[in-house]
Amino acid sequence: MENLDQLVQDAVSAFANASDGAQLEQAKAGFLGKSGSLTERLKGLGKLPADERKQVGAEINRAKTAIETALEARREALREAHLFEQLAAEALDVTLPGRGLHQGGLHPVSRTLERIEALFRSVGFIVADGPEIETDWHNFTALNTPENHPARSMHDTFYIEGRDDVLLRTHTSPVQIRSMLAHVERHASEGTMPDIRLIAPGRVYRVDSDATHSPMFHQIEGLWVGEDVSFADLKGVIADFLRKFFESDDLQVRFRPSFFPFTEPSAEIDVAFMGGALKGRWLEIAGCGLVHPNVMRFGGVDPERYSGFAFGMGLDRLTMLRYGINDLRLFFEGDLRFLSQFR
Ligand code: 2NL
Repeated sequence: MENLDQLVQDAVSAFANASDGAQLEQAKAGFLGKSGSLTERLKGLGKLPADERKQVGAEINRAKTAIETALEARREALREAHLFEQLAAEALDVTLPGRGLHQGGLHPVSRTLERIEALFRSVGFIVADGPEIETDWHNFTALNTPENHPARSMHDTFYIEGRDDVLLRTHTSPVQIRSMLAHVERHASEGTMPDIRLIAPGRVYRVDSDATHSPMFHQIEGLWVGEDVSFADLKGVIADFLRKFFESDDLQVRFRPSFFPFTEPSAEIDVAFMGGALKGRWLEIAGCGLVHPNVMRFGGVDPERYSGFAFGMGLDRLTMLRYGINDLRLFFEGDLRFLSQFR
């Protein structure tokens, strides 16, 4: 039966023309489906005389097997083609140059901070922290700041919108107030308490922005409260710290009378280097004093029984001096050409 051979030929070329799985299944239906041409032949068998039926049936079955074999071969070919396409699309070009490994490093202000923390830890201070969003009470009232002090105005301090009692801390002193209160509370039942010796570093915020002022900057404050803590202790601790920090045994340190609402007496601390570019010039570097009795009381400590000293300095400024950096803004721009010099 030559038209059966023709049918097989037609199927083979229909399958070959199918370019994806869906087209192939559609082509298959034309031959082997419910009303496909081969299926129709099988249905027609019954109308043949009984003596021809067996032979024609066998021939149709052979044709069917041939078509099914061709179908499976084409399916396999399409699957393989699809796989190759996918492999080509997802190929990695192993000859491309790598992205390289970049060594990171600490920000210069972080390096200064770690250095200062290590120096103060070595003389028995702990490192304390606290919230950057503070209450007016912890930031100003407890620090003996008068109700009408300019620092309290919206002109100088960032307040949380719609509130006049919550703000971005303008110094890290509130950390020390919180630490004093917690320390006193911890030792309340003992009748006496061990010394409070801590530093409080961190971000602080003021409404101020130009070449030498950033609205966010870094401060570090220190506090030592105990029995008989004196201005002489303050001078010793500070001078010792500054000489270690600047790695200069002959660094000159001077205390110049000043005023802060939270200390009495108060002083500015100046340093002068004996060599280098800044040789012989007095540079203001920190503020300090003996903790004001009102501040002691706000911190829960009896000023008749205990005394203490406190100091505050700008981390950014200390970092600029130590590394010879002349523009504060470099710290906050994230420019790798600058930052990578401190790896
Ligand atoms: C400065 C001056 C200073 C303090 C900060 C302080 C903290 C408490 C009590 C008393 Cl809890 N004083 N801090 C004292 C004197 C000066 O900072 O020029 N900072 C950059």
